[in-house]
Amino acid sequence: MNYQDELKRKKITVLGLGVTGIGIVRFLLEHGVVPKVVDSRPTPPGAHWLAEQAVECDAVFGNLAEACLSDCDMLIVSPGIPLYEPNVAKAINDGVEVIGDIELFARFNQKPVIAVTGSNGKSTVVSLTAAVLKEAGFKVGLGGNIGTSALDLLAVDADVYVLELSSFQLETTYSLHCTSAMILNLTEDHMDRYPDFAAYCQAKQRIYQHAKCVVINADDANTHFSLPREKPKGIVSVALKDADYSVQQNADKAYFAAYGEPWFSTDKLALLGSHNQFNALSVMALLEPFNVPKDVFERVFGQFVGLPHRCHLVSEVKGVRYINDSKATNVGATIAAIESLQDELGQVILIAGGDAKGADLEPLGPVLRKYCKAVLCFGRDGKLFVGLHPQARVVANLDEAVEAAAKIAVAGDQVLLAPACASIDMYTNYMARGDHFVSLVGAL
Ligand code: UMA
Ligand code: ADP
Repeated sequence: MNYQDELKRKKITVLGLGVTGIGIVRFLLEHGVVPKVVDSRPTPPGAHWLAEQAVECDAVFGNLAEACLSDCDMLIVSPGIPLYEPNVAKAINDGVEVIGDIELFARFNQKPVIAVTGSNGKSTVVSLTAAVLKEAGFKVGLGGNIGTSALDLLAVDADVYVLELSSFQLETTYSLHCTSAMILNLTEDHMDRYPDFAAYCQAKQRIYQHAKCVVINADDANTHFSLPREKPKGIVSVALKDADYSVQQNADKAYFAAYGEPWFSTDKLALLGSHNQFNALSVMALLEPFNVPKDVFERVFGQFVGLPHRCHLVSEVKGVRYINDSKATNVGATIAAIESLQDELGQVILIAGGDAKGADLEPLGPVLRKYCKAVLCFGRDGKLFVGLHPQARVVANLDEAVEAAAKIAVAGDQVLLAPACASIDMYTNYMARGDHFVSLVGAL
């Protein structure tokens, strides 16, 4: 019996009806399986879609206790729901098989997969990887945590899939076989979901479970392979210095290099900042098994101007540069953003705050004190930034932050929105927060 027929005989419940849940329900229906659909939100994002496109599914919205999650053979959970949620934990205890959408993807997929996780840089690295592959002539399916349900990709005619994976998705993934897989870096994030940093790192390590080519960050020990299985043969290291893929300083210029062989000048990369040079090297390493010619990398690195809301110059007003890095939703990303500006003239006025997700903000202190002229903080955890810098103060909202920053800034300064926090306390998502910043700057 093939796996599709096996699934048809099972009683399946889908938990969560957001982007992931819709992808799962659509995929199951297309494969002749009618699941029950549950969400703890009274009106989940996919409620309207379900009512229109999947009328045959039973739905229970609002109270998970009433949804009897143990009453099925397989529970497919969305990444936003932790496995310790009491009703999910009970189902696991009662012997229900619990998986996520990436696991379902893995059970059906036949094509090579490149997978990337880490605390920061995932979306940039997967997008650049996909762009290089496309330029090299591959048909590419790009999805996962970047916003497209991985299961939707299976309907796309692709030679290779490039997946951005979160720790949440990896928690429920068991049999994903990757041609190459990388943990880019690990700094504190989602500390409201994990008991400690070690548990977060362990979830990320799952990306290496069945990877042929394991790509690590030589400078970050937590990204090194540490699973209790035989070490894979193909471990490839990436770092700005002293790694298989690194930046090589020759007499006149710096070069992207692989195994000591210079490829082309780092000037060719349109993205700015040393963290983006690291991202570019990661793309080169991840694509090692795909034999992409060097000139393809060079061309695409020169054309890729980055994704919106990541260190994006909004405009220059009276000699002050306003930069939108709304996607900096944790401490590591904010540090990378500030440090990437350090070579520029002037000083940084940082706008930060929102939902810190239980993170320890202390590591920001030295960087703020070194590079920032002032810190304007807002949102639920805005007050946590006060004390990290002598000129840090709380303002009511982003409107006030931009207004205050414009008053403080003199020509040559840079006003940086890099909040080190999620936006969920005040906005729908980081994009809405970034768009608001852009419109406020536009009105200056
Ligand atoms: N939720 C409930 N009750 C439910 C189900 C969900 O309250 O029954 C809440 C969750 O706690 C969460 C929100 O609803 O706050 C969304 O959860 P979800 O699992 O329904 O999310 P999706 O819409 O399916 O989107 C998910 C990823 N979101 C999360 O992991 C929270 C998206 O990543 C991803 O793009 C999408 O699947 C497709 O793979 C977003 C994200 O913020 C961008 N990811 C985190 C990050 O990058 O830091 C991990
Ligand atoms: P992710 O998908 O992991 O959130 P993004 O590519 O969207 O990653 O970038 C998120 C934030 O992290 C941005 O603010 C960006 O400037 C910063 N960033 C990108 N690459 C790195 C890196 N290699 N190290 C640290 N920060 C990074």
